[in-house]
Amino acid sequence: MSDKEPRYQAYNHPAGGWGAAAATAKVLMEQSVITKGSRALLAMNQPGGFKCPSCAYPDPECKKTLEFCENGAKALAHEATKFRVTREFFQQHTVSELMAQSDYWLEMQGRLTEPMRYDAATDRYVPCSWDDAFALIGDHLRALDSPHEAEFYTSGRTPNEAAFLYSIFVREFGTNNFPDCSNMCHEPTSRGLPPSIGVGKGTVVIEDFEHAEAIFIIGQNTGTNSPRMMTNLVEARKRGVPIVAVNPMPERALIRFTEPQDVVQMATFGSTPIASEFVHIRIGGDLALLKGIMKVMFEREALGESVIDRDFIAEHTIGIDALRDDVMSQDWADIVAISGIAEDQIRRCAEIYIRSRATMICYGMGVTQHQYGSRMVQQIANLLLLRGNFGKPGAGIAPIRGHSNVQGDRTVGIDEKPSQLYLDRVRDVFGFEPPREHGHHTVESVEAMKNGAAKVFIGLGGNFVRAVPDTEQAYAAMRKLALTVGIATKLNRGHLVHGRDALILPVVARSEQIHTKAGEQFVTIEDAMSNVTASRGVLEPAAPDLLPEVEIVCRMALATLPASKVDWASYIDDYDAIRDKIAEVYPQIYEGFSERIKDRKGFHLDIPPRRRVWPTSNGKANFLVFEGLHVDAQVDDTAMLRLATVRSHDQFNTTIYSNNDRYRGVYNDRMVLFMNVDDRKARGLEPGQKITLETIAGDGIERRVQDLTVLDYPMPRGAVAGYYPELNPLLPLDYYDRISGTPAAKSVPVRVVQGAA
Ligand SMILES: Nc1nc2c(c(=O)[nH]1)N[C@H]1C(S)=C(S)[C@@H](COP(=O)(O)OP(=O)(O)OC[C@H]3O[C@@H](n4cnc5c(=O)[nH]c(N)nc54)[C@H](O)[C@@H]3O)O[C@H]1N2
Ligand SMILES: Nc1nc2c(c(=O)[nH]1)N[C@H]1C(S)=C(S)[C@@H](COP(=O)(O)OP(=O)(O)OC[C@H]3O[C@@H](n4cnc5c(=O)[nH]c(N)nc54)[C@H](O)[C@@H]3O)O[C@H]1N2
Ligand SMILES: [Mo]
Repeated sequence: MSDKEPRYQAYNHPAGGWGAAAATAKVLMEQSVITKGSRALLAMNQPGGFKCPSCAYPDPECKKTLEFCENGAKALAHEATKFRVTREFFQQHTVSELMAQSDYWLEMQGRLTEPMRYDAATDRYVPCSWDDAFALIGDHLRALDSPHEAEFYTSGRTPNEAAFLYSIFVREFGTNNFPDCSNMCHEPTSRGLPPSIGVGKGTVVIEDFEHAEAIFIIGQNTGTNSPRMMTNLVEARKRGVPIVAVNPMPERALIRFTEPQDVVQMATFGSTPIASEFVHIRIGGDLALLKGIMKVMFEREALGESVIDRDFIAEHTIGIDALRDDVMSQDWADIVAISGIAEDQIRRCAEIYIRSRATMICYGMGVTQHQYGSRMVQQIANLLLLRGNFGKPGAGIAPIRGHSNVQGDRTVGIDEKPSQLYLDRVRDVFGFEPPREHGHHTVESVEAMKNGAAKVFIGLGGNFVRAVPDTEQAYAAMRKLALTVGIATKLNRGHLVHGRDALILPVVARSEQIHTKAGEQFVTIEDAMSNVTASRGVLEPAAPDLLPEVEIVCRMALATLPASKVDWASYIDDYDAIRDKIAEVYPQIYEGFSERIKDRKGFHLDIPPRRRVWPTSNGKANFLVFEGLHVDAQVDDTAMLRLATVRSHDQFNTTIYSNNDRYRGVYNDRMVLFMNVDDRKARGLEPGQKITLETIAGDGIERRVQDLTVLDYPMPRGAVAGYYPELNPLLPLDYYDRISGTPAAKSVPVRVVQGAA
């Protein structure tokens, strides 16, 4: 058998360990950057170095000399790669030819090297000067009938300085159309939490892991998507802290883990069991589970026991009675049927929660990417409030964010629904009147492209068409545009699905140095626990003709707004000047930014609920009721399966590092469908059979993905999983959380249409 053939083989070892060490070495080798990559890894997440371009998890206190993980190493190796996409490459391949290649192939071509413009006559990208590129953008934007005809996307790798200037440029241009990756990710946190506790961010810091007495991890694949958190989990577990993992997939690292940085464990092939309670939840069953846990608490209260924090509730909260009524009205039989969890186990989880004096609840996409994701986040907050789990060491809510600066971008103005207070600050600081009406989030921006209302798309990072739902329709929408611009490090599908005019603008990456006329500059990012730190690249830029994102934003503004009130040229060279403006616009949180950032460890942004201060409209924390037990609309079809689209161990969102998914035992294949063996048998399917999956949407649009291999996997009944972005064609655009705009990528109703005997 060749080593490229699909192979499926259960993985029975702990996650982490030597497998992770070997994978790190392998990826550096593949990208031919062993020496350069290893040198850069030494500077990653160290004071004076740069922040890992992968996930948003904070650094655990710089205790170790090597503060990176296997997947951080992959992100870096792919950024520092020796491969290059040059003008000759584009000369050799038409765009149609490139479209036929896989996402993996595109990624493996290497770093972009110079600005390119699409030439329709030859169907190729051809070189173009930076001046011409900016002039083209300016011409298109100024030619629009209304500024609302342009969509300005941001992906979360963009640092604070570039994101802030982008938000000012776009607002001076005249729109709040800021679709961003957060709209597909943790927006249910950003929108769901403010009415509940007053901030749309997590409340814990890394030290809280040392004080927690119980940790819940709901819908998050820690070992793959925030591997540095495993260090904290291992330490907590060694202290005997119970960990409750709630997931339809028994993710390997949540079961057993070997710390690659623990010399003794590595040498002795030891490992630490992680979850003390693995809750094998049905997709979308979390709301029922949470209500079950709360029901146990209210039942015991009714029997005279004291299991809720009555003082905290009296002093700090509003709405407990309505919550109790809702929770007590739920039937145990329904709770068990919908969650798929036996009452016994729900009672055990409740017991763990009640015994703990400080509980943290961490969660990821398994919670947010549902039709009522924001409501679900509010129920997590309810559970925490019941025992006063805010504002004390070891307790709080911990949304595990995605992109390394997705939270920071939001903080500095990437927001399609900005507050009036913020807009007043922008007006006062910059002297122009920003638009007051709300702009488009990601789904609305695709709708605007579909119906012709949008004409221009600018993507500051990311791979928009590949990340959004309804792939085929998104492609068609994108192709109707007058101009598409991709500001990027790597070639991706988003550059190939383009408007009549199109530009690819290559940028200096996170790990690389930024030299300007004023000397070497650094940027800043905010991690998932609200720590703001400096990031200084150490490598030479991948090509001489790359520009930093800050300069690209300033020059777009200069080309578009000749009468601008903002001195754009002054920000190109001096990033302290940008930070001073951030401090002026956000005096409460960023006062003295340029000074404070000199502390090599950075600083923490104030999160009022940590002090039991609630910046809600009534000044209290609010128990918010969401009736019922479902986080997704119900479908009346007995053949229906719920599909969760998830990440493999070898990808970063739309960037595919390899076709393997080690911990789930899949090699050389991404077109798979994980299914419960009884669901397979009930459909008369053989293991390994190829099938077609079809969405049940009822909107008259046929959405199918063919040639998926069915794999027996310990999924709950009725639940299937497969990979994002390959399965995005199945996700209807209209299938999203109305509060946050986040597509319900974790629970698409589907059925098997072929292969049934
Ligand atoms: N290496 C690497 N790191 C990354 C990323 C990456 O692609 N690769 N992406 C980054 C980004 S942008 C993000 S947002 C995060 C994403 O990190 P995660 O939040 O871990 O995202 P996913 O892999 O999409 O899936 C999350 C988990 O949800 C579970 N799940 C699915 N449906 C349900 C459900 O109904 N209930 C529950 N309880 N669980 C469910 C899945 O089985 C899976 O384990 O990671 C970030 N870090
Ligand atoms: N079905 C389904 N769909 C999903 C999800 C899911 O779980 N299921 N997850 C959603 C989530 S959580 C997210 S966050 C989105 C992700 O959506 P995006 O953020 O749009 O996608 P990425 O794949 O992270 O973007 C990768 C591209 O970013 C560019 N890039 C990398 N580094 C830099 C940099 O430093 N600067 C610039 N300018 N560009 C850079 C590279 O060219 C690379 O090709 O996808 C969403 N879509
Ligand atoms: Mo994300």
